[in-house]
Amino acid sequence: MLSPFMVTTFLAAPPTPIEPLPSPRHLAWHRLETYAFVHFGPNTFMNQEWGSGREDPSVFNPTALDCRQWAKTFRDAGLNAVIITAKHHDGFCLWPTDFSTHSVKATSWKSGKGDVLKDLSDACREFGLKFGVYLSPWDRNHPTYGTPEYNVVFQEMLREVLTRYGEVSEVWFDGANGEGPNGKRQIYDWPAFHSVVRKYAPNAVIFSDAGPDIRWVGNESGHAAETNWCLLERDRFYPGTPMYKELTEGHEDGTHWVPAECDVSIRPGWFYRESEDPKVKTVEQLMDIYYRSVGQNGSLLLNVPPDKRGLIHEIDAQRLLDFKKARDVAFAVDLVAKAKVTATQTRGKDKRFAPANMQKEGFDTYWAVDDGVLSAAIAAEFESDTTLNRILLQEPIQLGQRIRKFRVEALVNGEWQPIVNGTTVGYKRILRFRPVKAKKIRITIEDARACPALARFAGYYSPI
Ligand code: FUL
Repeated sequence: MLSPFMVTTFLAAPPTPIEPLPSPRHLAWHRLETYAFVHFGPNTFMNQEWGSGREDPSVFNPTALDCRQWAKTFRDAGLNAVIITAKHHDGFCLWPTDFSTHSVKATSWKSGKGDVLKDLSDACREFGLKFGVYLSPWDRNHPTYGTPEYNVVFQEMLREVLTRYGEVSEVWFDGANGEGPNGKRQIYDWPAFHSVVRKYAPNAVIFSDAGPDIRWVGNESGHAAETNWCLLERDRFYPGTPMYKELTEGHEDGTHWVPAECDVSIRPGWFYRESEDPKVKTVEQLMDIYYRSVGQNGSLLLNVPPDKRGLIHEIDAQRLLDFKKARDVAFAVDLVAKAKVTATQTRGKDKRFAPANMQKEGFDTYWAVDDGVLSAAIAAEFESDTTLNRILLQEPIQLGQRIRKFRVEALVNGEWQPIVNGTTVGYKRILRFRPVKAKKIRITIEDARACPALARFAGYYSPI
């Protein structure tokens, strides 16, 4: 007879993580999934996308600016954070910086005493949203741009925004590097910029074309590729890289964990323009973007630009709520939750790695197979024939991204039918397919970088 002590010593060890691995700040960021981007500044009032930096600061004059309205709208729409253009290429600072004269201080808005970053960060805290900042290194206004002194100015500006407004969850660096007011380009001191962020906001992820933490997805339409690795050969890239097409898929053999963030605007432009009111993306377009970003192992950074009043326009606000409703309807009932879920193999026959773990949300518990096993299948058996058209899978990414290739089949009238093939899974993969009425759904993992594991297996019937 085995004593209880001996039983515990026979438990299987968890799979060895396969590098590169996400950091704790990455794991917190992955969970955000969907969040808001806010482009706001003089461009809003000039109906333009890129300011020259010569704009009279007094053009910035919102008549009813209300960051609580933005934050409430975003919270109600299921967006989990906000990233604001604290400084766009025109150099205008939405906070009263000590390092430029081109800022809210030089406007009549709140008699020059206003601070958009303060208002927004307070509102984010009130509504439970994370707060992030976009700071364009390219500055078409600053007199020092194009000289080594500007690198110091930019670090001081960063320090201000990272120390005055509480916790900052993401710092967004644009790769653009054009000419400044004196016709010169800047050689950016990226290592110095990064170390300022690490010093004052150690939990913030840093975004750029080349990470170091989060990468641009290589397009501005909100689409990751179906094959999307969180891994990147990071050292071959820099902000403004001409090789940006590679960012859409990442690299299977990547050296670092640098997952993709998919940025896209709800309108044609990044800044508000009244003429684009009829062109706000439809719920169908937004859902398609959602499936191609969050559903393809990316995050969705959805730009919703405030109007000249300083409010999220009624059309955009309603569209965001309708988009939320559509997601709620699509993922209302997990049909796999009540099914009998089995696997061809379970790691060490140990309950801690049992297939039932995939029926619970979160990625702390998961199903896994033995070391050296690179292909395995899981199946969900329904009590009676069940119609579904969405499958959701998640890997326990704390073990690294592992799955390379899989296929989905359905047991219909006693016969297995192919439904859809897939490659990567990563943090989240949602598969869309024509409704199928099946007794069983089977996922066969055909290849993986290391013994596969899954933290989540869910299925839905989405009527939209
Ligand atoms: C680009 C910028 O040039 C656009 O104005 C916008 O801010 C977009 C998100 O990034 O590189």
